[in-house]
Amino acid sequence: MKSAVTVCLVSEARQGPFVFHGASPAEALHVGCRRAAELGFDAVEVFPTGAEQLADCDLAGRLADHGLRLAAVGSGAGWVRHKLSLTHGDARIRTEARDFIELLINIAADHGAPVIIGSMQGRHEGEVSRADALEHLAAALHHLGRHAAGRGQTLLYEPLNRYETNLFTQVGEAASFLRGRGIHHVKLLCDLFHMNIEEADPAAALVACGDLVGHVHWADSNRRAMGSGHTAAAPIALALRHIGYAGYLSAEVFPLPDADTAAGMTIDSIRALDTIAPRSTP
Ligand code: LER
Ligand code: MN
Repeated sequence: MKSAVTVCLVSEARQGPFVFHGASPAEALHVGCRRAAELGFDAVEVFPTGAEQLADCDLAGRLADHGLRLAAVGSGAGWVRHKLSLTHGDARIRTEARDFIELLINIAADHGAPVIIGSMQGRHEGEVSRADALEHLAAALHHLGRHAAGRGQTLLYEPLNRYETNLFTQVGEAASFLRGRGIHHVKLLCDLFHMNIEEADPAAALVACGDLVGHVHWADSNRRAMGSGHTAAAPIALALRHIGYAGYLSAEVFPLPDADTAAGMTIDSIRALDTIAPRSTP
């Protein structure tokens, strides 16, 4: 499994669960990439304002300077900044939301990375019934999954906890939805913070998702770096090995007590997995 740490380029998300922030997007990217490399991470996960910023921030240069990969790109600014949702009652807003993500997919794919659909999935409310919202979600995932595949990528869909969505809060339900609707080229982002709230047994839930696990947000129960809360990392690591997961463990956590400490604890927790469970353990 590979390690990644989050870098936030969105000023409105200054208080969000991302390890590296900055006084400016350029500074966040510069400092985040430098510290990620110094600490030994394989990659960074970037949360940009949109495709334009991602295209114009010399991401390729920063990654090359530090020998890093791009693990994934978050699309949450589409919601935080523009209030775009893939399940909105207004078809024009749903189309804008799709377009926003399509453009992000194009740039992320140039760097070999998938895009995450998290908060842009929205929720069912008001005039939009659950059935309607799930139709809209399925249509968007079909469309964006095909678009990602055309660029040699998969798309990542992230179930969130009940305070952030009412669509899918458990990874197993989301896996059944993808399988049942025949949605291809879309994998699940399993965020251990959300799973700590929603799953009876996070390790078993990961095993049930099997090869649909496409990315992992490596966060403790309190959304701080792994080792800060009460999540047991060993059963999670064993479950991921059992399903042959070879993707990223990416720290989407608060920069507490500070960014460097959170990043350092994260990389230590990932390295410690080798001693907890040998790589050959089924
Ligand atoms: C939001 O809580 C989250 O986990 C993000 O990864 C979604 O954009
Ligand atoms: Mn997450």
